Amino acid sequence: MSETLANLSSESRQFPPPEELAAAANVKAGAYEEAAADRLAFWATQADRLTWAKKWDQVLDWSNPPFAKWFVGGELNIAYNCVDRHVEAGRGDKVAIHWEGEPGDTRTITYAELLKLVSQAANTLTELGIAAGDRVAIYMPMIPEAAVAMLACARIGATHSVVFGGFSVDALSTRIKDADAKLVITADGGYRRGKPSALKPTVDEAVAKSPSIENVLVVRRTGQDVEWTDKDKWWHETVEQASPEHQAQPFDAEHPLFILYTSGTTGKPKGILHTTGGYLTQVSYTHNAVFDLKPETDVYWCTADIGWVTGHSYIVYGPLSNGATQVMYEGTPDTPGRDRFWQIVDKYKVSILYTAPTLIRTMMKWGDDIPAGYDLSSLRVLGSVGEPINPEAWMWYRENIGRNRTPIVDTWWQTETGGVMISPLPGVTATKPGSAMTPLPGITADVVDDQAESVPNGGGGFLVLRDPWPSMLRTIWGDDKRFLDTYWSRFGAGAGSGDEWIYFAGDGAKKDEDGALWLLGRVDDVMLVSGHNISTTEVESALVSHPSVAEAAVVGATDPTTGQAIVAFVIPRGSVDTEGDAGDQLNVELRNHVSKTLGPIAKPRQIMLVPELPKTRSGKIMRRLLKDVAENRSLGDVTTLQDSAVMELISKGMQTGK
Ligand code: 6R9
Repeated sequence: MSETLANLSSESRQFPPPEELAAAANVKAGAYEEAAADRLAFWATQADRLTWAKKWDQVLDWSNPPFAKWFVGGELNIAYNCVDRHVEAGRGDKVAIHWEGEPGDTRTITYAELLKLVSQAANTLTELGIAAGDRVAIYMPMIPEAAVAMLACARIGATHSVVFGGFSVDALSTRIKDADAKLVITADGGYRRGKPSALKPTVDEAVAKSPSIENVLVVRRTGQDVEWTDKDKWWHETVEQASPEHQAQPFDAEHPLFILYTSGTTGKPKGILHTTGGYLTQVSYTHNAVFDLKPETDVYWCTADIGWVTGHSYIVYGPLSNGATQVMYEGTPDTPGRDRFWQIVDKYKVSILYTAPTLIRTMMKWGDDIPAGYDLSSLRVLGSVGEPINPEAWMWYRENIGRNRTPIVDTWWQTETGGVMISPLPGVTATKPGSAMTPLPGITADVVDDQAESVPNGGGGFLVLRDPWPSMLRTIWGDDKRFLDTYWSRFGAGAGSGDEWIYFAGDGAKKDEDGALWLLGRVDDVMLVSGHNISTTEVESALVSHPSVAEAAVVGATDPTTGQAIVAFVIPRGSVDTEGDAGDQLNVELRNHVSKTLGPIAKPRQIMLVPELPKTRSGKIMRRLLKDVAENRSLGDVTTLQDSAVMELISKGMQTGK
């Protein structure tokens, strides 16, 4: 990685925080010094933001690395922290969730109402035989009951495993089996792209293959006809009839809270295990710090799905533990029109928006005039997560959505890290378009070479995390060995300085001249062209910086002369003519543009103009599938793809040379 092209590109624009926001910010520059002086004391202070039934005896037990124990001996209840304590403090009438259904129906749920629902659901789960430590699968659309189901599990100490609504029968049944779940909570369906999309038939098939499942709890959302088995129970006939009284019991700080599966690039999905006290401490702190949340006045909206870790940490546990008022939206951004997001921001006066680069680039493609038609003056902080955000997309977000006023926080983290790790602080950091900037207070991230030596400013290499952090994964469910192999053996204990344990994140990164961090994508995606390591992210950003390009995905395809050659898949902006000669001309222009921006070595061998790119449901580009196309192979596993028709479109274009 030392030879990356990374340092050929440069970004000199910089945006200091707005003065007014900086003056009133929740977290100021001193937090970095405080954490640097005593990291564990810093995290103990953050844990004190929560309500504990029993205080911990020790902040961190790292005597058996890499198996961490945080807040040893402490006890708390997560649902109590997310719901009851706000009601007890007299904030029961405060709105917790402004829910917006795709067809336009709405629900407003206060903290007092949330407490009732969560208590009822907790009572029902108990009646269905679910006890602390049991696993519950949740396969739901984006409706309030999804959050209620998660909180009800947490309340009784059951471990939830949320599976994306829309994953296949196979994906659902392997996850049920791996966790040995006893219950599935689901719905008849949800609304997507203007119509009901069924969930129950998938659950029926998966449950038929899953002997561990004893009951299925079904929310009625769409009213579609459903098959009914003797394991099925309607939510409205059980939960909504149950007693609203439920006393939350405290659980050990290391009690398992949830399992969430990440597919990674190959192999069987990994069940990432998170526990109670450290997880809630970090997601609660980071939600407050990174978004500068003012619970009394802000309206927060995270557009993620609950089936992605972002939904867990920054729709459910972070915001609710902080007593936030938030928007939750069921559907797609283009239903009924491409202005739906801006209409929602305007309607609820959203002040903090957290979304993904894929959506920002899609909005760019749809055109500036769409957001321009809305009053977005309520916005004061914008966030990004999921992929590196290209500088051009960052600038578009700042100019067209933030109207050049609001800070952008580009937050780097993973399912495994549980909460945000690298991000600007909106009242402190002078941001650079495309950089996640620096590790948060209390976090030690670094970029190292293959000998685990820290690279100097200006250098590139592997992103690592040096010290344990509260919301770190505790293991891979049922597979400690894979946990060790995947994250801790690359720079094994003893590499670098002494017996330090170094967490390998799997991402490439560089440090710029000021030490700010730039994420370069998964190291598995790095291309090797004529002996040079080239990051997919940088070639993609070079392409996106051309005014005709909305989105780009780049892969390295085997090449007889250069080892690998760069093949790019490009989505043109809405207004661009790509028919016939115009398309050919654009192609030549784009190849030259990359060559000029990054150097001739980065010039793509081939550029395909495509209408869409294959993405996971959390919006990440699946380069692996594009590589299959570029190398003329049959496609690998497509089960985590958001829209499987996309690959047909792309493969067809490849054969006809378009
Ligand atoms: C939260 C989440 C983790 C991977 C991660 C990295 C990529 C996420 C990013 C980012 C650059 C950011 N990633 N945020 N890359 N800048 N701000 O996405 O979790 O689904 O587990 O994915 O996503 O490659 O390693 P998860």
